[in-house]
Amino acid sequence: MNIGITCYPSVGGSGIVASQLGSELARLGHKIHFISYEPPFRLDRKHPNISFHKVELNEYQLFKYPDYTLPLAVKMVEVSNKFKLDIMHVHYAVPHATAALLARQIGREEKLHTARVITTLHGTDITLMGRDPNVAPIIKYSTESSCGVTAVSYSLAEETAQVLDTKKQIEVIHNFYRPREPKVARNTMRRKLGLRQDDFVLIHLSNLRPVKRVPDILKVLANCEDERIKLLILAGGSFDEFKPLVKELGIEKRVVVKPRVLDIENYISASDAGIYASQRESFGMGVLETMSFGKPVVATKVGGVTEIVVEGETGFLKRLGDVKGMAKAVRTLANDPTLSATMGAAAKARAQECFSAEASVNKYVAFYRRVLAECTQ
Ligand code: GMT
Repeated sequence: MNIGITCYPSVGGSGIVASQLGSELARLGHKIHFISYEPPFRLDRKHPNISFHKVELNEYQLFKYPDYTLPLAVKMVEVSNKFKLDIMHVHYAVPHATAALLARQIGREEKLHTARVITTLHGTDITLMGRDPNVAPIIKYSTESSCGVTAVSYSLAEETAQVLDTKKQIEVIHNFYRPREPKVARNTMRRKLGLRQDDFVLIHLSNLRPVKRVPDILKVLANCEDERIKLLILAGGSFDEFKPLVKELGIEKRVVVKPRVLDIENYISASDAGIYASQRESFGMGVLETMSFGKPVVATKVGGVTEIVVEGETGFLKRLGDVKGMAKAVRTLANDPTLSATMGAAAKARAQECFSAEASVNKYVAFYRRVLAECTQ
């Protein structure tokens, strides 16, 4: 198949999922065309079946707000026709599905080749923007007018039906992760990071948006009151605003922050457990990535995280804001290496069995074929 993919290219779960999906589909022999304003952060552009089409933006002095949706739609018309795309798979309803639907409309009017639009919902477009009356109608329209819609968890599918008040069928295809072999030995990595071999290292991967509740994570560390317990943050956003709290909590020597890391496998392997305190999470890519390397996870019991972590088996789930409860769970793991190893092994097994690249990619391909056969929208 010829498939167009549009996502946000910045460091975030949806861009990571779209990039992984594109790479997996390319490996299966499909021709993949990424369309965005810059190449996605984790996209492997070396594969011959992957190409990137840049959306050029003009910032006319006349307009206060530069528009992205329209040049994106124009690029989609051009790429769909030139490369005879079967599917335009967009990640996020706005503005990507909106632009793809507009492109399909223009293409039809112009008697050009057009692609069927499939929209994958990742969360923020529904959980936040779907509740904003200024954009909700366009989100509902873009979702309902897509040929097919998928959500990354059951939790998000249910919330979408409720928030958008829609009967549109939503296919749940969980996110997935194919772990790469670490290239740097655990001990070497720890030495490089200034961590001791007997430290118990918590890891957190995210873009540090307010929804991730970074202050709660720092407070969990402070509440552990054990100098041996450290925190390694792989940051997809700036950590600057949290520095005063780190100082106030007196945990400067226990926190290591690494920005925009690509070789996450080397860092996760060097850690001992994951920590995620999100307020909302439609899936939780960081949680899955951490579990894939055999690390148990302490997380808040929210959204899609409850579909990944099995309480008491692959980690511990605590209620939102329960800093003390999370700290107690971390101490339990830190003080019981056997429990930690057992839970880590169970976490890895669950990641492999329930969230493998093969299973999810096969589901996407089957969904593409169904949409191609059935959709006339
Ligand atoms: O969570 C973020 O800050 C980024 C956001 C994104 O669009 O990249 O993540 C959303 O999509 C990810 C991939 O499907 C999910 O793993 C995240 O749970 C989801 N974020 C939220 O729901 C807050």
